[in-house]
Amino acid sequence: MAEEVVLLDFWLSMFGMRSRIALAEKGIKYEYEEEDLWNKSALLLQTNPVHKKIPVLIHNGKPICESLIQVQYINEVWHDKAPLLPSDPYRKATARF
Ligand SMILES: N[C@@H](CCC(=O)N[C@@H](CS)C(=O)NCC(=O)O)C(=O)O
Repeated sequence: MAEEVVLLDFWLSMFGMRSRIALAEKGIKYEYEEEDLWNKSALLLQTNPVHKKIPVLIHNGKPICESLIQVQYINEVWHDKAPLLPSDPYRKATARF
């Protein structure tokens, strides 16, 4: 089944950049949707009703909010491609820091 991956984002966002880097590292093709943060789209308000912030990752219709949660999600879903973290706990902690 073809994956449908959409990122609601704002080009200047360092939080969005986290998710963009994770997707790039994994080589995941996705649709980039630029948000106007002063006139938020209905899709953003619907997919992140709690904080109403970008980035929102939408994977096969399911929204994932918060950039660090997205990075972890991307790493787990596409676990067969370019692991984002080392397996050694100390090296992992250092990388996370
Ligand atoms: N903790 C969030 C922070 C996201 C965030 O602050 N996004 C900003 C853009 S950099 C935003 O959407 N601002 C719009 C607003 O606050 O209304 C994350 O890591 O995803």
